[in-house]
Amino acid sequence: MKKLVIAIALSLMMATGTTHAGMKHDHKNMSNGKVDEAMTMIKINNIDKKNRTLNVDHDKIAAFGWSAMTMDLPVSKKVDLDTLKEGQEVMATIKKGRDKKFRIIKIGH
Ligand SMILES: [Cu+2]
Repeated sequence: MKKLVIAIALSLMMATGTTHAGMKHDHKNMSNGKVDEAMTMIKINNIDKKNRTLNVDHDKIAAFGWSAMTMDLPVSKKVDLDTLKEGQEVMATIKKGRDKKFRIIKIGH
């Protein structure tokens, strides 16, 4: 019985836990192509100034067909990275460029 309980606990952890954490991916093939811009809440985990990339937790973005997850997102030149802080939770506008890549184009409303 104890073993069964442990097995259930483990599978629950796997199902609900860290499925997307630290996962590197892009959403190139996940968008339906109809919407190219959406706003979402993000939590900034890491700021890579050199590569102008943020590692963020983002909410579900229905417009893109994205579920909530942790991922790296490039940031447009329009955004001043010096105004951002790691751990910050902010509204972000994400846009799919002509190159089909998604990037953060605006922070805040
Ligand atoms: Cu994502």
